[in-house]
Amino acid sequence: MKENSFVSADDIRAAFSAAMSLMYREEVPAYGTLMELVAKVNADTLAADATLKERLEATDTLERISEERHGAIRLGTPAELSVMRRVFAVMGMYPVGYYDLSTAGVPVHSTAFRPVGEAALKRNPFRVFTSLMRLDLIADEMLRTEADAILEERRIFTPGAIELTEKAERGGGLDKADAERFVVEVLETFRWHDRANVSAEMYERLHDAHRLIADVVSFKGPHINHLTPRTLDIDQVQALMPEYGIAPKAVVEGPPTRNCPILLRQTSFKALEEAVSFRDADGGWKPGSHTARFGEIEQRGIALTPKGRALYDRLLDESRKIVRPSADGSNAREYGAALANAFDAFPDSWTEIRQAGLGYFSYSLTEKGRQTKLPGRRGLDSLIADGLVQYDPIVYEDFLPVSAAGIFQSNLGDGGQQEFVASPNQKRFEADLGAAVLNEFDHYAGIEKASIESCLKVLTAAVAAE
Ligand code: OOG
Ligand code: NI
Repeated sequence: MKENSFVSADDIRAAFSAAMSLMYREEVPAYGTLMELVAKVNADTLAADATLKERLEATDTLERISEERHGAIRLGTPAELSVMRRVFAVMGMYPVGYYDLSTAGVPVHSTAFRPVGEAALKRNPFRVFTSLMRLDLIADEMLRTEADAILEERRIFTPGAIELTEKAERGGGLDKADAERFVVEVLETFRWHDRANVSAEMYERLHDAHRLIADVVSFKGPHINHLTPRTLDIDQVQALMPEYGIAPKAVVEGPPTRNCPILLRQTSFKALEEAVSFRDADGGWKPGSHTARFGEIEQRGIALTPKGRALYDRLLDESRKIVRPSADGSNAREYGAALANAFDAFPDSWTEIRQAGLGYFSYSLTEKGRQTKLPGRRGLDSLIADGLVQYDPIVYEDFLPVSAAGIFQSNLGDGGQQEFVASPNQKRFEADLGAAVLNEFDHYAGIEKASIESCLKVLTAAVAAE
């Protein structure tokens, strides 16, 4: 088969993300309501801000502004994780970053499968925050053994999904018919099953060990537990949720509202209690309920350098020492004030952020720069000062462990938080994954460096060509 008859990985991802969105809106109607609210707030924000609209038109695809940016799943075994990696690779999604959530009382560690590179992100930015449950953090050894046995039995991928993934690996891609079938087959893995894999009694035991363990072990597959569209005004969506009949989580995770947005701000509506049924000893079904699925929104800002990230982590930590957001929202106002106060120490202009080396920027030539020929290379700062080079923030495309923990917690029920001994184990995660995760900082540094190189090359190439 000729290579050019393959559908691009980016196009398969776009089709998959659209199919998932449709499925999730049907499965969780409140999510459809959230999507409507987000679209309205985004439209209002754009109508009120002509400059923002212009900038987004230049750098983004405006009509896709309210589409999903990410979703999340929780897997049960190393084997599931390694096959998942191969499936996502067919869609041009690669594991970036390692997140240890044990410190936050959630027995998982995670990565984000996402497109890498500007063109791929622009075509479709969809990523999946993927967690692997850690039974090793659960004390009850008998329960661990039983949970393992249950997970060993289940098959979360359809035979068709496996077959097409192998075909794509062998041939280097999928043609149109195969790509369409691939999307349909892979979607099955993410579907909700209202019939549990276990008895009500087993569910209770798993649930008592940790709600997350029950969510992973009790079902046939790793149902998508949320999808997350992008909003241009997260504070506004958070404020309007109740009017739309959906209950927001207590606080927005991440940095406070700022002139120059940094990293990632997120909030969600609380997971819904849904009817499920459990296996009976006599082969029948017993009604019960399970709480797992929700809807989330995100607003992204500039990617920070290790120095900027260290400052972010320190300030967040400081604010949480003053006020820890409680799950019922009773101290949300105090938390917001403590957060804003702590972040006064984080420079809030692009010039300062750049000069202090806190963020990553993409550099380009100005009109003047394009018409200038330089005899030799010069330092970036002087090129900027002379108006030859301009810079734009590089958007953060990854996740934040403290925020992720807040999202997990508020959707696992607000009661009794558990403590685990901090036990990051990236080596183990990568062995289970069957690959190393990419380092997010290398990625942003690479984009920044390439943009600088290209400016310098064009500025001096004109002379070399003469
Ligand atoms: C994942 C929670 C983390 C985010 O946006 O930080 C996450 C989960 O609940 O499975 O999606
Ligand atoms: Ni999320």
